[in-house]
Amino acid sequence: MKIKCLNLRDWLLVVALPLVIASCQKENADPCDKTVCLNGGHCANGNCVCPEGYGGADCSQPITPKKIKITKIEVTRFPATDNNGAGWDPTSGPDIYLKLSKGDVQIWKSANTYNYQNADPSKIYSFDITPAVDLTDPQDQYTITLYDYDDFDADDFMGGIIFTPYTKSNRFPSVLALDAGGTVAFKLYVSYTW
Ligand SMILES: [Ca+2]
Ligand SMILES: [Ca+2]
Repeated sequence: MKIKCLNLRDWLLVVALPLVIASCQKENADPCDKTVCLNGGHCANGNCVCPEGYGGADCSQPITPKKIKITKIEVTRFPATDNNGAGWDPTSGPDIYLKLSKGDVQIWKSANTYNYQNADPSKIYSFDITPAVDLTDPQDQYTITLYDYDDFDADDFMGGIIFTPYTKSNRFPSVLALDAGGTVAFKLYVSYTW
């Protein structure tokens, strides 16, 4: 009977080869296996590639936009009468227009006179903004106000809302619904630039 000793070459084949294979498999493992990317981000080579507006290793951090562009405003609610219960005009409905301001500074006005004559409080009125208006300090307060244009005396203030276009928690909606439960409410159609 002949007994063959295991020489070094054989030993390498039997013992070391599986180790080499195992370590190769480890190197080929997907580096994204344990990477979680939030808010629609995706993983590439182990790192998150985040969508616009989000950052951080896992895309969990919202990025404050540089500006918010408004392309359209809808007036979704306004009062049928003034605070005294009187109609906005002696014998007809209000002739409405909008103003957007920041502090005391007006940044946009929808018309020199009015956009809609004798507006009906049961309807929604849409104001296209061309060119679009940029809110360049999205974390500051802005004011939107609705007026009734009058030919022969000062225009009637019909209502307004003070709002902050962006907060860290509001997640970049494309429509900002401004409704404080008061007599006026608006919807702002917006896009974001970071
Ligand atoms: Ca009036
Ligand atoms: Ca009128």
